[in-house]
Amino acid sequence: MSVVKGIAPPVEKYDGSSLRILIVHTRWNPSVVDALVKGAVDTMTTEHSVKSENITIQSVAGSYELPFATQRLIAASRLQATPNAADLFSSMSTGEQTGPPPVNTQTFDAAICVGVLIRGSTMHFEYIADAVSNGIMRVGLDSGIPCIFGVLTCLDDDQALERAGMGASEKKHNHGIDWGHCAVELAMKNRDWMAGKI
Ligand code: RBF
Repeated sequence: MSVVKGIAPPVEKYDGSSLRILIVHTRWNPSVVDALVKGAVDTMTTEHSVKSENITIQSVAGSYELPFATQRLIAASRLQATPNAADLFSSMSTGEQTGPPPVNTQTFDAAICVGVLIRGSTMHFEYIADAVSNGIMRVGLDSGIPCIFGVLTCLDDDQALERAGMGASEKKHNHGIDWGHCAVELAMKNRDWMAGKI
């Protein structure tokens, strides 16, 4: 039987060496979340030359916190990237060429929000999944920074393990790998789009 589901392998390897990437992950369901984060990090560093020192990893309690934290961290990276007035005056008075900022003080080029929601016996799953998926999309559209939806919404533990590459079946696959590819692709394309290149 042919397989119709899933993402095609990326056709392009990008030079992501100048990218700054944010990963925000939850502390709920840590073994699965850790595997997903590792999948994303390994993919970006080994397949697309993203430097590990340019990947900022932050944690929050649960998935519900992901949109807020991502929005504030993007704002913080914009502050980091803005030279303050004192720096501007000192470089003017000395005539120094300051050059481009180091990459780890530039605005994030993409964010990956990683969490694992597992359905329980109450309605929390539906409310949180809905709020988080909408929230992450909103942060991306409002900020202009690609925000990758790295939240598994699973009916049970086995589904989560399978989707983090830790399950028992042959079909297990670590979706963090896809999110790593996705973040680099969209970060690189967004750079072109912001420069008016299509
Ligand atoms: N957060 C997750 O990331 N994954 C979960 O599976 C999860 N289950 C929860 C179940 C209940 C009953 C509650 C109240 C919270 C759960 N959370 C979960 C935490 C939630 O995302 C958030 O951190 C808290 O509600 C605090 O805002």
